Amino acid sequence: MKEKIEIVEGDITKQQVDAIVNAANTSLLGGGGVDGAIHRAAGPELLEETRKIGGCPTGEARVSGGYRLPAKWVIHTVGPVWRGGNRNEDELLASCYRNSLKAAVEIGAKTVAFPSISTGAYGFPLERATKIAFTETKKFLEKDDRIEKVIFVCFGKEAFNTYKKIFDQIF
Ligand code: AR6
Repeated sequence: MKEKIEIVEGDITKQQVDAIVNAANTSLLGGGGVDGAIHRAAGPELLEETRKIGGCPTGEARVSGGYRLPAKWVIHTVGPVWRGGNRNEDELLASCYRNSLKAAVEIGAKTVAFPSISTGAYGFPLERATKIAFTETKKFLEKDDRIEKVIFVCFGKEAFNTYKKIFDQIF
């Protein structure tokens, strides 16, 4: 199980995987942060496709092509906005990971890269989000062996160090 997880520091748009996950918003029409980076790297065809998808509720996931990205697919998921922790944020974030992994299995993606969903503009505390990311991924990989590798892409040293620390607590 542990050997299926990789933690790297870098830019998710550069990952050579079957699918990358995007931390999008409910419109799926692009934005800042990792969403902006993914749309820039994929090219305008991505927006054309996500416009047709027509949005995505918080906690769910939708699949598009990867266009100019090395990844064949983008799995768009919408994390919760942090509102203090009593507004179902934990469960919604957990369902982002579950639904993204489920979507990966459905399209036949064997390697998947995740950003740290909700921990940028949406303000979710990093350690708490990282625990949820690992717990859900672990549960999923335990019951479904079709995904071979999950890469957590950390944007910056602080996130990388947090991921490394929490990894040892959960796996
Ligand atoms: N590769 C990997 N991680 C990145 C990259 C990158 N190129 N760029 C940023 N991150 P955020 P959210 C990290 O704000 O909190 C958008 O406008 C970043 O350091 O991108 O889910 C959407 O359209 C942070 O750790 O997503 C939504 O409106 C993590 O990605 C809103 O932001 C997530 O930060 C979603 O907010």
